[in-house]
Amino acid sequence: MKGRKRDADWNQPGKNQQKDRINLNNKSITVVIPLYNEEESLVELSVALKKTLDSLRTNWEVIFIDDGSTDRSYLKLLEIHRVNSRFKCIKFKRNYGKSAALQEGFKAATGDYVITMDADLQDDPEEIPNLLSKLIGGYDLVSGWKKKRKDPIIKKSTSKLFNLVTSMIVGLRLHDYNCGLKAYVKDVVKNIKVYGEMHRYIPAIAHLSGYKVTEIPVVHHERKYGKTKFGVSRFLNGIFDLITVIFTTQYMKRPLHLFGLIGLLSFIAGFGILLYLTIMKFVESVPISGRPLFFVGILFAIVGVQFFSIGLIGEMITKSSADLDNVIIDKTLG
Ligand SMILES: Nc1nc2c(ncn2[C@@H]2O[C@H](COP(=O)(O)OP(=O)(O)O)[C@@H](O)[C@H]2O)c(=O)[nH]1
Ligand SMILES: [Mg+2]
Repeated sequence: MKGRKRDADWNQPGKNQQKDRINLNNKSITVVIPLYNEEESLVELSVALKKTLDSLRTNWEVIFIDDGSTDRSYLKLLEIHRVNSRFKCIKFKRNYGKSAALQEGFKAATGDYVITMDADLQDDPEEIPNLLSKLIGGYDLVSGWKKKRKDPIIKKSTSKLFNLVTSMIVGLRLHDYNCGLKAYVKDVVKNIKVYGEMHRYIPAIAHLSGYKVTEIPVVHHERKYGKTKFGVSRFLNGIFDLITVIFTTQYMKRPLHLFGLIGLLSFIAGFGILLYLTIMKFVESVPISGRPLFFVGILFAIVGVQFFSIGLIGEMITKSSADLDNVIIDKTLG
């Protein structure tokens, strides 16, 4: 309780004042909540959400995505929907993962502003107005930053490293890429695609797609019920997904620029080594065979040709699939 109090303090002033101050100009809000086995939290979460959203005096809806929960989550959602039909639910036949759930939620969202949050009560609905005020200020995506995070130390430290590395590679400094609590203008969620475990990189995808992204510190609570659904596998998957994000946003349409460059450098190195050995043979009569350098040269040359070929094949695939040109249009005149 003490920690919670302190969290509330550093976030002041603002919380309550903020709520009165923001002017949504009749823009509507959709809250998307992916969940997996969170039966204990849902009613409490809905009550808190209703309180905050009603106070914004605008049209709102909440879309729960029940991702094949095996507990009584869906029954709870049914109950909540009966009491208030602004609470909606999409139930998956089986577990597809958080990214798939978010993607479906984004597809169904009708609001001008879209909020995502976790269902486990660790994110605080009272932060929603703070996030929204940033969107009103001109940002396209506002990510929460669990500055005082209520999670085990091991998770906190690996996450710190993850965020640092991701920030460096992506070129956007965020302290908390994977925060469940985020706010988007509609355009962002309708244009980006999340799949696999890509939900961790939504700010990266948005940034690399040209959207304005920022972060604000948000309150984070301890998990009250149930336990975390993500184990150690999150770290390995995280690395692969980062590679995918970089590749699909930067090089998908020009694979030769990546593979060709690596291939060319490798081939030049190999060719240089072999040329040197040949010159040595004829000028100084040093035999080529049996020298380790000979194999290194051959290796570089072959690997170089292979990378180049992969790049060319990539180009061919790219050219033959039409839907890759997903340009995001910002504005049009006339
Ligand atoms: N759709 C979907 N949501 C999930 C899945 N696993 C976890 N979640 C939800 O994602 C949110 C964060 O999960 P949690 O286990 O608290 O992760 P942590 O806070 O990072 O430890 C919660 O709302 C979960 O219910 C999943 O497989 N599918
Ligand atoms: Mg959690």
